[in-house]
Amino acid sequence: MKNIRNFSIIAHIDHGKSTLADRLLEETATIPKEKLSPQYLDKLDLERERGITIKLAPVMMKYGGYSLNLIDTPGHVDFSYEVNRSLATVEGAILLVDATKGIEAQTLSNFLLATEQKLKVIPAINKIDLSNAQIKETTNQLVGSLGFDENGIFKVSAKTGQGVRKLLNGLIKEVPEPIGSQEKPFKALVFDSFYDQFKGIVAYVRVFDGEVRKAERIRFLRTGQESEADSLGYFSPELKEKDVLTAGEIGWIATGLKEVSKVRVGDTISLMGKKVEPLLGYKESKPMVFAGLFPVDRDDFKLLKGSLEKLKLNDASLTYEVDNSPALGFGVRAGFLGLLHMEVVQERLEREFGLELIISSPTVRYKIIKINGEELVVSNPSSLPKQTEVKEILEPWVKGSIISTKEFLGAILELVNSRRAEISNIEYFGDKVKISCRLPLSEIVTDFYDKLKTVSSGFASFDYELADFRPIDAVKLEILVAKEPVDALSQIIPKEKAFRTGKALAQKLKEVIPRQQFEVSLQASIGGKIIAAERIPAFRKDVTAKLYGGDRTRKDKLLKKQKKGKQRMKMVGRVQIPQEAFLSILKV
Ligand SMILES: Nc1nc2c(ncn2[C@@H]2O[C@H](COP(=O)(O)OP(=O)(O)O)[C@@H](O)[C@H]2O)c(=O)[nH]1
Ligand SMILES: [Mg+2]
Repeated sequence: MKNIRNFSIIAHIDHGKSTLADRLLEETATIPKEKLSPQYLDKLDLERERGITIKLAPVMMKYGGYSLNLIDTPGHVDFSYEVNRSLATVEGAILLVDATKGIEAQTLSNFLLATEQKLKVIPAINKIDLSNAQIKETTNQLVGSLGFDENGIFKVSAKTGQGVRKLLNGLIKEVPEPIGSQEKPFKALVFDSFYDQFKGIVAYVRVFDGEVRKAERIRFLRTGQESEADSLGYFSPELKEKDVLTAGEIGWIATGLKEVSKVRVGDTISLMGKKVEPLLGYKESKPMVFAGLFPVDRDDFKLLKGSLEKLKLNDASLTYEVDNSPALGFGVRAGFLGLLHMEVVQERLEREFGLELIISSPTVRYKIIKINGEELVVSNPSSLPKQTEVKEILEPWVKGSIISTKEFLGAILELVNSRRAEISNIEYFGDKVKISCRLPLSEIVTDFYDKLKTVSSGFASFDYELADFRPIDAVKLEILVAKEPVDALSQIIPKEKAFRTGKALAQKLKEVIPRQQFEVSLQASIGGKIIAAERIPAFRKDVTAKLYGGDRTRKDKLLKKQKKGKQRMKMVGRVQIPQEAFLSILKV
């Protein structure tokens, strides 16, 4: 164990974590240079296309007689549960700060997460190769607001490799050797997992005590499930087999289990017949936004359910329950950590499981107090009790912090004030300012982040967590398409906004729902009263003729190809409604 070091790289999004991981893979000759594509540990197509890390990614590196287990982490707030779980498996963390940006919101929140877990945090300033790098200023921020010793701050370029070897050696010196004991019976923490068609469930583990050998019988303490360690090994970053995993190591165990509910992230694995105390595990993640997921093809519901179970193994922050929508049929109501998470789940289900899905309007979760004292939590407008039964509706509020350079303070305050915010504190450090505030969650889950970036020319960053529930005067805004109420387009919404939103939504829907064979009426209604109406005229004959003239199948195919992923349609009653319509609420 003396020769093992376990560490994560944490930072705000885009500060260079995955690129630094590349340099470490190169410096330790884990991956030959010619094979090393940028952000090598970002394995999902989705990560590569979007240029962001979504999943934690472990890799073992050999260097100077040491085994170094690195876990690369995402920086976006929607994937903070990945960071959280990574940090529980390591003893140290490199806190990377982009020298052109300085400390940002997730720099702070990740720093706090790491110190809470009592990790050794090693500060490093990145991107020192850039001409606009503000090394002095960033150093001052790290010293002034996070309390680091100036001499302990590493300066690197993850792009050129400058300073990386020094950081690597510093890390070996400063990160303590793993906690745990070789002599005690085997005990390991499951921090991630995935489903493999052949291997069954594969658990990512951090071994705390003892050792496990191939073919030994193991037991999941929380679920009581028993199985065999069919094979096990380390990450290179691909799965590489070996015969034994011992205390201090990070690796994987293939269980052969096919029943996905039997393995849970945060569970403890022991050897069968050996009594050990379970590890603490993790706090469950708290979903922020909820939406319905419905297969375009109704026959795919079973596939959707099976796929979600498997995806959940690899995305512990995903929650869902079966839902039956009058308009969209059988599907699930799922909880996400934010809109980006929601998009990623939809895309992964489509890419990895071949589903085609419609996602309904995302909403937050409301607490309903009924006249008879009953309390319920509702995210789905269609499960709202009758108005006469409701005494009070409460909405979730968050505690947020915004970090920006001082010059944008005025514009940012204007933005947050337009979102019903309560400012609790404004602090200055160096040329930066931190605004602490409380905001209704519903005000930030849609376009807040984009607006914040716009008003601050990209310089402000934002982080938040759920705080409490507060009363709100809310109503159900219903949308009727061709006179039929469409639950998946309905919203629970503050009364003061309902009228304006209803009008805007009807107009937006008119733009995005294509013309049908017949005229389609669109109506917004509150409490049974129509507050806005629009009409989509039927399409004229010649338009159809033009569209479908000639080689129809070829054209259809072409159209389908062009629109793939973008123009998913769902038949609701007699009307074809595209995916975009269900997300219109985000745009009005
Ligand atoms: N010039 C320069 N660019 C860097 C450096 N490190 C990372 N980048 C770039 O910054 C962007 C974000 O890097 P990435 O590793 O994906 O950041 P992550 O979100 O923290 O994982 C990419 O375009 C990288 O090429 C650096 O040291 N110098
Ligand atoms: Mg990354």
